[in-house]
Amino acid sequence: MEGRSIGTERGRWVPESPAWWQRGVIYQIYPWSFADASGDGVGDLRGIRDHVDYLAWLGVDAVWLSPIFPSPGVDLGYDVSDYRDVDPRFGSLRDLDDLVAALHAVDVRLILDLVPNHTSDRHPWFEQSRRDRTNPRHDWYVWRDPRPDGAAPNNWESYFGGSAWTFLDPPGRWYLHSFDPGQPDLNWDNPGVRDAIRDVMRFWLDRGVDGFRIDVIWLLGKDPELRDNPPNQGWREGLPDYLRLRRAYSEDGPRAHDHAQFLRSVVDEYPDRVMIGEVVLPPERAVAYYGTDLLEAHLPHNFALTEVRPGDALDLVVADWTAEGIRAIVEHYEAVMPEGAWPNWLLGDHDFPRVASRLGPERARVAQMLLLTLRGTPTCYYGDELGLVDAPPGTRGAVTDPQAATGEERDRLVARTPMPWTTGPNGGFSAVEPWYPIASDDQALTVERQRADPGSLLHLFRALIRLRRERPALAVGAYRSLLAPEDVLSFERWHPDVAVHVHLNLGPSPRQIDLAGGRVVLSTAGPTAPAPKVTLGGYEGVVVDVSASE
Ligand code: TEU
Repeated sequence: MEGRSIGTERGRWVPESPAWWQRGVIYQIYPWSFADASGDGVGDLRGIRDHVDYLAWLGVDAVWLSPIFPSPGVDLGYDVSDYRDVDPRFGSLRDLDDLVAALHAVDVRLILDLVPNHTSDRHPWFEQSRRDRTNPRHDWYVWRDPRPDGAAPNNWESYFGGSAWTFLDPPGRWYLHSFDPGQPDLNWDNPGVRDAIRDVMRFWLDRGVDGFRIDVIWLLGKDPELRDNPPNQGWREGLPDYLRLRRAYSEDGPRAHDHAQFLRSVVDEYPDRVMIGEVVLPPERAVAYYGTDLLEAHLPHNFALTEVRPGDALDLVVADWTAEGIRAIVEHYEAVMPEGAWPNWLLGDHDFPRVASRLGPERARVAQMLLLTLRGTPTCYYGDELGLVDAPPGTRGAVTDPQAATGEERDRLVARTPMPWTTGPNGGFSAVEPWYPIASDDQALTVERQRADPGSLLHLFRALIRLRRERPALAVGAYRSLLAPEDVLSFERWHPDVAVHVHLNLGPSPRQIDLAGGRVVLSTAGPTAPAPKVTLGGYEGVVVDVSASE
């Protein structure tokens, strides 16, 4: 049964000298919630630095840090009022430099989150822009005159609900904001904007950061004529209002690719840096952001394993967590990727419900084994290595999510809760009450408990990372699906020297698998799982060393 390819061919390209961002594992830190060293209830850079030993112990290769720039905090940092400094709630530039040095000392890279589509309305650029239409900065944002009846220039809607336009007088015009009114969209057709963002990138790259995750990169390309978005055929009562229109003209236009190439050209001025693009689109559209000749994002984020409502779709596309469903997702993604492009996977980020809440605790382990054995760079959201869950709906803290303000979309803060380090007060996150409650009082979810328990998810996660480091087949090898019994996802990761088989039982019942003469080297069932073994328990996954000769 084993050994016959039913999907993608094994002949796929294996990089000969892979870059760190191809071999490595990326770990996303939401700075508000990782660790509070200053004692104000909000996480900060010194807090992260205090836990660099944890990141090194875990074995991750890079940290992607959500925005830490000065910000009024309307969208918790995705509304930047100064691109060249650190928000006092997180520390200072000096703390950032110290963090870079501390991470580099243990061979961990730092990727910053760059938000080039919009600034805060408190950014000096916008404050100048809004003064009057003759101001040299006026055209740095997207302004339009009212229609004859005084109405907004077109029917575009904000991701956070309501019109994407707000009227201001002066200058007596409407400005565009794809998100909150406190986040005006920059005008990327103005060369001054491009140059200013280029200089911001150089500022951070000169300080030694290892790359950027570019926020909403697909939104940089708007229709130059700002045409009305067409109605979404098939919208029906019960669906949120913001789905009445297809986002055909407000995003993902050809200019997004020009701008992505431009951003990449700046990253490429420096050796060995990475550009990640946030592209919340279905895979066949997201992979366009690798770019012609691969000159855009090194890693356009792949949301196929999460639940996504792509720009103009009506229904949530929810990853189908059956063996057949996941196999189809993986093969589809492998098939639509351009030649020579490097894949990437994530199970969620700060905008999505946590994977352990979505799938339930019994499937949390096999989900991490999938993430860390697929072909491509995995990005892990902080806390998922513990199986951290969402805070119960309705949980409120000191700040609120603008996305949840209209009541039509979910509250994203439930997945941004403080990291539970210890069983002590406030989870060891802070000496004082945190800005947002800790998700769960289950002490089994703390780092302290899981570090002490060799059978924990945390230890499994770490063992998977170590295995990737030891086996090039897992880190950079080719992928092909293998025939497998019902409910089981089986695939091979192939490398000229060795091969590895991965068998993931995504169902609740025990299943027989064929080890093809190989040896089980890791099981989600824990370090004591007998090897060799041929029966997988419900939701159990194993990694098997096999000979690559066949
Ligand atoms: O997210 C953009 C984005 O697509 C989100 O609106 C996402 O679709 C939605 O939250 C899913 O529920 C980025 C950032 O990741 C997000 O945190 C920011 O709010 C947003 O851009 C604006 O900068």
